[in-house]
Amino acid sequence: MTMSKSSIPQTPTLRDTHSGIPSRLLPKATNAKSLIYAGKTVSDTVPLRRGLPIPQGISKPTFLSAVAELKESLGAEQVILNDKEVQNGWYMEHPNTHDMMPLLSAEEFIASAVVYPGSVADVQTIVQWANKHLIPISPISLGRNLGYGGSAPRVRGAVTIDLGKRMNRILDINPDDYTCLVEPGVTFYALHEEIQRRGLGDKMWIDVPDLGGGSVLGNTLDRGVGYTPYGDHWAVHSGLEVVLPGPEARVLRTGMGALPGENTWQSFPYGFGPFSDGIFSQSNFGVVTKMGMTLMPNPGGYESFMYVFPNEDSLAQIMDIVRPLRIQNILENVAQLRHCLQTLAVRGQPRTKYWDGEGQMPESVVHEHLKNTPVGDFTWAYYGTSYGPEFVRKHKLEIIDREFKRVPGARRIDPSTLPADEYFWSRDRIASGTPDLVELAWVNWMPNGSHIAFSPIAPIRGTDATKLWDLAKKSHKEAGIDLMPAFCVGLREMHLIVEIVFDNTDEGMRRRAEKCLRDMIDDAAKLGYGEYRTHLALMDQVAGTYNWNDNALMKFNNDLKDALDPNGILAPGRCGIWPKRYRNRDWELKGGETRSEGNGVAPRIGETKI
Ligand code: EUG
Repeated sequence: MTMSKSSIPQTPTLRDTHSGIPSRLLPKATNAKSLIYAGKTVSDTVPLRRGLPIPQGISKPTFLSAVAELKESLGAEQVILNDKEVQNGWYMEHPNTHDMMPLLSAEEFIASAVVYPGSVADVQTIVQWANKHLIPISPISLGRNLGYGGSAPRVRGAVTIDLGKRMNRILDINPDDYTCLVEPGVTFYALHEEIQRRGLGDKMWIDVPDLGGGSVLGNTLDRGVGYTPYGDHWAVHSGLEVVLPGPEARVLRTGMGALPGENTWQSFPYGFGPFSDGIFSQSNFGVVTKMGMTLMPNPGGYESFMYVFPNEDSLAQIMDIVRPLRIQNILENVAQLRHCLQTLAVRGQPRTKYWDGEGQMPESVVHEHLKNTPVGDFTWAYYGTSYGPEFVRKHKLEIIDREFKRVPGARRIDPSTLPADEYFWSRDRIASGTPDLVELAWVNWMPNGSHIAFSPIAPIRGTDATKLWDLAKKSHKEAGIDLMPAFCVGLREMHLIVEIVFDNTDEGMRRRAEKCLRDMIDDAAKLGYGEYRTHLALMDQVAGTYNWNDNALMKFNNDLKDALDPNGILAPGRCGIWPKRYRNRDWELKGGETRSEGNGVAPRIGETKI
């Protein structure tokens, strides 16, 4: 799409909408958006060739009369039919109707309608309605789970519940206990702004992912990652409120929230009895309407550092240095070890700026261009942050320096030599709780840039890093796709994140991307590695790798699903969990399909026909 810079509308800010950008980041958003739009070769508007996507198991007239009934309950303006065309957009102005980075056609993971509840009672009404009419519903908070399917439902024609639009209050920020309570529509940007506005910014930090536009609640439920010592979001949440998917749509509070009059819902996650929270993360067992989160005290200072290493085969040595330091908390945060290609790509320019050949860009080209950047040439870069007052940091930084310098050719980059717009400073902001908008830039690597992540978990060990690196290299080479991995180092494990960047208008490339992803998932499973999170299209395959003892875990998940959601209306297929009415009907995606649907759904349990 050729749009001149001046014709691109301004990104909405947090003053305009819950999903907006903080005003301080508006210039960055304007720049990021113009780069993304410069890379689009097709219109943002996608006509629905197949018309209104009606979910399986219901006729069009019955569906439309059910929608009319829902409009009656919630107000006509709160239910929007998705029957005209869909809009793609970009990270900050993303669709809530479909996956804008589709691996299959844009009309596969797509909603029939979007509904905007304004309260927990509205969510209950929607769940009861879905049970009555057997219509699949799929909740989103912000829908910015890009790289894993965004806002899209797994089942074609499910009704998206956009929780964020009207349920976006920060219900509490407690400066004594360092906790907060949020609704689904609160973004990392919004929470950060509110803490500053209340004058608490010097006192407490939030933990933020690479991009700050996601929902705090949604990201945490998906077990997303940030980069301060509080980077494991799920580990530091406390308390959920959940609307259950059964016909009664009961509301549940977990942990201390189950005790009327409690005063520790956000301070003690467990309460009494079985700890239920886990089954509401990466699942389809309930609609989470509130979540408690703990906040980090300002550590009294911080300092980011960067080491670069010239040799590809130093990977193993680096990891074996990182592991003990990380477990001992000398390396304190979820840091990233990044490959140089990603550092080149995050400069935001299309790959054609550097090279216009087919297939993988030669490594020599990457190194040639890195020579002309402020950091200079390297293969691996470690971005970390040390916390506390200077005398506390000094001890840790000396150990880190001594250890990293054991790697041949290691260089510590002096931050004072780096210009203000260098990527290092984005990592510095993120590792100190200030959300940013820079990471997106590598999506521009390809025209109509889309991305899907391969995200396996491994021990922080040289042998494991090498095995994963080798298998990713092999699959990327076969697929002719550039490899840009980042290892995100947790406390006793690492999340390898390999984002495949592809042109979503290039059918051949989409198929190569899919094959590359599926090969890596299978190859990794054979070596004992599993993904921590995955895209909608890959959920069945990934769930299938967690099959110890004759699929005992999926059998357990199915038991829970059948008990909690007997009509199978809530997000069918999410994380590979299919309701009984969908099972044994070929809904699972195994690879190479062009359709995402199976062969119908069974009638209501106990009924013989629909
Ligand atoms: C990133 C990180 C993730 C993820 C997807 C993308 C960003 C990488 C640590 O988790 O799941 C640069």
